[in-house]
Amino acid sequence: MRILPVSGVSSAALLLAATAHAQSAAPAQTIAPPPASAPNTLITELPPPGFRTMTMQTPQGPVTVQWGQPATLPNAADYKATVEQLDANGDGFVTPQELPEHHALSSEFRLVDKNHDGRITAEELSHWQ
Ligand SMILES: [Ca+2]
Ligand SMILES: [Ca+2]
Repeated sequence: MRILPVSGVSSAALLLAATAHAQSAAPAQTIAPPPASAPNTLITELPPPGFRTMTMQTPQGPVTVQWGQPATLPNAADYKATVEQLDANGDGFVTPQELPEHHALSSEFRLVDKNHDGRITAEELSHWQ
């Protein structure tokens, strides 16, 4: 009895391996895709009041964006302030020095002061509210 050449064994082994691979690969193709109803967004719960959502279609699938801020701000009353209320020296303008500490207008003074003269007029304030 002769021993088979090594090359013959290798070919047989490769053939077996290829067959085994083909058999093991077949079931993988039968795995069912996720249900179409599965959520494909980052939203797991309804947004809080005051937030808005928008769903955009992207090549990777729909992407839902959520933005906004709570409807009730801790300093919401600051946004209803008038020049008359804030104008401590009665010159008709509001300056940063006249604003109470931590007033909402303090952090946004540069935005509200449209003409950057360091004073906020009633007209400028009306655009902010
Ligand atoms: Ca003033
Ligand atoms: Ca101004």
